[in-house]
Amino acid sequence: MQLKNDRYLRALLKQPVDRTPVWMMRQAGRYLPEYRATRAQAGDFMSLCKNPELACEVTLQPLRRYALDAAILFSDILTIPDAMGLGLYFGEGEGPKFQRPLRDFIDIANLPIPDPEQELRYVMDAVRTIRRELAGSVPLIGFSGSPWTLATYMVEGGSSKTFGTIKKMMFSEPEALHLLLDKLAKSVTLYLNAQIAAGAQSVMIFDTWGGVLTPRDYQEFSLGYMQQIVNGLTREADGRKVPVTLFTKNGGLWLESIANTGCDALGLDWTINISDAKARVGHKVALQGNMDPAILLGSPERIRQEVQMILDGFGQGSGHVFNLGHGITPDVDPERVSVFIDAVHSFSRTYHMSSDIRE
Ligand code: 1CP
Repeated sequence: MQLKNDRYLRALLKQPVDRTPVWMMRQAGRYLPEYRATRAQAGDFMSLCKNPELACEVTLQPLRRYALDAAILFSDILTIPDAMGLGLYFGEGEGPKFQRPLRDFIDIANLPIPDPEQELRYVMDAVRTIRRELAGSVPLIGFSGSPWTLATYMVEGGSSKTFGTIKKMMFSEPEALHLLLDKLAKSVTLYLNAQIAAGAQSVMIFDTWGGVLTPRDYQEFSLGYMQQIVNGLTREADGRKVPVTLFTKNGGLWLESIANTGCDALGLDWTINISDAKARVGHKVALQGNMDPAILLGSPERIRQEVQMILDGFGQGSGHVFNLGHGITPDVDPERVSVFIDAVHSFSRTYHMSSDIRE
């Protein structure tokens, strides 16, 4: 089926667009009252993820409110560790936790590589359901966590501030960690390719915790495994390219090496000026980002000003997907999101005039 709005896919491939496409990390989430209602109906967060009809419903909720240029699969990066048997749960008002975190080499050696159409079938069913319901309106983004980021949760047993347990493993039993990361890279490759086969039209890898590593450890323990995934991904489906976006939070120092993996786009957090990022890697990849999500807590005027500055920073032409530098937070007023999306729509047209003429 022909896509009615393919700005997002075109911008990731630096093809001309009429305005800058926009979506938001965590666009389906707790800032929306309708999301909270559907989650309550499901019972808890994981039951919501495991119910394809309800996962589809929450995926579509932000698109009903805002003219977003892409939908993102509603799921979580921790579905893979859950499918490996670690027993994921979310306590009320708490972050993710594992009943059986990985302790040693034996635990890691025993880990299975999940078959995405078996243990993770609920995710593929959600992708198929969402594609059917989107009916070609906008593209669907599939995603996964990076091996390093998944490993932090699996070894720490949940969220962490200091990453002491996994760093201890990294410095005392590096071969155990490498075995884990290798199994995760294989699992993520199968998982993302299954999402693409089920209908995801682009994929994004979230490396939320790559930025806690030294430059050398980042190459060895995070980027190397994302490279392995990029090498193994399906890059074309239904006669169209399937763009790949890599996002390392706090990875601004390493943009050149991330761009060298052969991905199509880099996700940027807000700690870098997008103009600098473009000067460094804009000839190679598209850029996605990078407004501080906390700006959405500011006044409408301040939001518009920030949108203008980021558009100006990227400048003329395609290759920019507007987004936040990280997920939207639950305390944001949904009205402020309208201000943000409208500003991107109306201010961005002038940056694409020359490409209109070229076309
Ligand atoms: O109570 C709730 O409803 C749970 C909140 C929530 C939501 C809405 C969690 C728990 N996950 C999600 C959905 C989710 N997670 C999406 C959905 C698609 C979207 O609309 O964008 C995506 C892409 C993710 C990815 C994810 N989960 C990441 C990577 C991106 C990022 O935000 O850094 C990470 C690190 C997670 C783990 C996770 N899951 C949930 C929470 C609260 C966390 C973070 C915990 C931590 O800070 O360590």
